[in-house]
Amino acid sequence: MTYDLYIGDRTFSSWSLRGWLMLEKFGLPYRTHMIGLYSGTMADDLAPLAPARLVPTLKLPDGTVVGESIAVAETLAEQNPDAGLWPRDAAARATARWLCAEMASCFTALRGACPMQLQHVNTGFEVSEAVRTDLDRIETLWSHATKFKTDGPWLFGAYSLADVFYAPVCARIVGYDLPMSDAARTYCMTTVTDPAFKAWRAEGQKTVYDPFPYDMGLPTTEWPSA
Ligand SMILES: N[C@@H](CCC(=O)N[C@@H](CS)C(=O)NCC(=O)O)C(=O)O
Repeated sequence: MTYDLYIGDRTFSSWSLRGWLMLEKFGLPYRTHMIGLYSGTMADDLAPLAPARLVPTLKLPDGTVVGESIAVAETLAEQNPDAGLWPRDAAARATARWLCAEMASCFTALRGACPMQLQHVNTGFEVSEAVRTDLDRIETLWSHATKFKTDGPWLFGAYSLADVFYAPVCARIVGYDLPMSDAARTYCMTTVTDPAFKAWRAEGQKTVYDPFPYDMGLPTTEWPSA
């Protein structure tokens, strides 16, 4: 039984990162397939998976194709009930679902102003009022999650789909050096220094982009290694 995961460029594709973490972090068997997100071959590459049109797309072991990250997450959780994708506690699980759904449908200012890039840290990024509002809301949601927290450094203690959905948010906070509370920054650093995240980033760094797609014209420093 193996899942087939279709992803885009690791350095930039925030949704692909989520799709991959859903499998990798919970020890589920999978193969990855690259889709030409930045090379212009995306439509052709995805044609055999129609009507899928975005990454990530997942093909289940029985051949069923699933698009949309929330649908992929729920399908994996349903097919692997003992893998712990959602928190065990019912209240924590309901809250985790809320956080994931809000992530998938909101934070458009942050997502628009700070495209995910795992290459370097932009310094001196000017935070607009709209981005600040998104960051404040993220702080509020992360802080709410701590009410249900068990032991562990993740949003609900143990790693869950909530951490999967917020991993690219953490990457944006780190990659644009965005001002956050100490607790939020610590959580972001836990995320980007996690071995799975580091492995994803390292694989992405093997591809060199010239010109770099998201050059903000800002000074940059090295991506944190630990
Ligand atoms: N709502 C989708 C979003 C997926 C998405 O936007 N993926 C981007 C890559 S990060 C993509 O495929 N973009 C290609 C395009 O928009 O044509 C999900 O939850 O999976």
